[in-house]
Amino acid sequence: MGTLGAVFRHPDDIYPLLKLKRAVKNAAKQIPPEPHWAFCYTMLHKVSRSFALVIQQLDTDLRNAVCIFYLVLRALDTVEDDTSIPTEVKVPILLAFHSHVYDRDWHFACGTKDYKVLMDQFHLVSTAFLELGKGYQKAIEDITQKMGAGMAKFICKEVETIDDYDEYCHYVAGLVGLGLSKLFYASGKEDMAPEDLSNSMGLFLQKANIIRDYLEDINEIPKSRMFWPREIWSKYVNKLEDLKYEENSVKAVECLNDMVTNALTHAEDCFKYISALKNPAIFRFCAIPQVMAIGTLALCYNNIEVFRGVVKMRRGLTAKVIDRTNKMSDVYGAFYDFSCMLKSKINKNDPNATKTLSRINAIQKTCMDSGVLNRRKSYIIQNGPNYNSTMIFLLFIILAIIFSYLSANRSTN
Ligand code: D61
Ligand code: MG
Repeated sequence: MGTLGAVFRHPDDIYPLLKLKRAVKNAAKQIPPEPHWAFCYTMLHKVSRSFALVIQQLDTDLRNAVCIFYLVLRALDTVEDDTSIPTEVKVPILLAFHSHVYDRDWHFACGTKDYKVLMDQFHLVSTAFLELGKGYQKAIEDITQKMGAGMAKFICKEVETIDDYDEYCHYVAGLVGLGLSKLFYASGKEDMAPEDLSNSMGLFLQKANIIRDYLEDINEIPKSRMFWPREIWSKYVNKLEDLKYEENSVKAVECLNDMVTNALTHAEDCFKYISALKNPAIFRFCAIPQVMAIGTLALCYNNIEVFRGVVKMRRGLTAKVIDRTNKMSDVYGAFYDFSCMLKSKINKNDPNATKTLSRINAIQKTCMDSGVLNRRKSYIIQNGPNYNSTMIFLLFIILAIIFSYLSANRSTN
């Protein structure tokens, strides 16, 4: 009933949802014939809901490099995330993983479901990796080495300070930004982006994830996954897991708002990074995940549901973001609207209300100063279902009824 109910409430989700459905179908048709590349693209669509489609729309040469970059790092992350692997086994693998990418005989069974298949068939990823240009191989190996070392460091180290938090997010996502900037440059399609901007692109995405996935991570079996920094949560509770208990709801939401306010600090750098991109496909690849992230932060802000289940953007809105993020004015527009959504939820008694408000105002000022906000219709802020989409919806229903009536008649004649 989820999506159908949502479509009733948001009838203008239908067309973008149909386009998304078609894009997913087309992507499936574009699976390359060679068995190792077919395995890689099939796995990409299985293990990455959010990135597969935006990777698919990149030009071939870069698409293959980004696809392999994704699968190599996802395999590394599968080792890191598998809390059933003892530390003395896990750390050496994380440290040496970058060299295993060249070795088609190397395997390590871990992870569950599709992640386990990726690990069991990893030799097919190595085969494809070895077919990439040397420039791409060098960039991927370099980032894999640094990420493995960073992950290994935090296997035995807690995320205590906000600096630890930024350092951990740098290792698992900031480095992805740096690596992608190197791949874009190696493809000759973009200039080399400044490292601090590439890093912020990763931190904004990873922090949105870490905030949204609090409950899933703290309830991880056999061992909790804890990424919220003690420097923040210790202002509200004595133990990180205390945030999930009913009696701590007020403190939990205040802590959540503090985490969201921290993540907003990276938005300006993301605007600078995205607005410097020249290639339309690379622009969409970089912009769409960032719009999803500000949407997720706006959804999570002041929302107790983060401590009750996983909060997710509705599929129709995701489809709209993918369909309508094509130029910088779309990015400023979406960030402006989602900031309005977040701002409307700021309660002045929240201990961070002033800081949150000033960060939101700064983001909205940058969007307004771009001077492109007025030339667009908001698809995020809807004051009630707008009639033309309702008309489309009704027309759709009527057509369906006529069609089924006619086909029923034809079959009886
Ligand atoms: C432009 C476009 C895409 C960008 C970017 C700039 C900068 C950074 C990123 C994408 C990475 C953002 C990561 C956010 C999602 N978090 C995770 O996936 C966590 O794992 C991190 C370690 C493995 C990173 C794998 C990755 C992700 C996206 C990519 C990529 C590699 C390569 C190319 C393009 C996009 C999270 O994993 C969640 C899970 O296990 O599903 C975790 O374990 O913390
Ligand atoms: Mg991980």
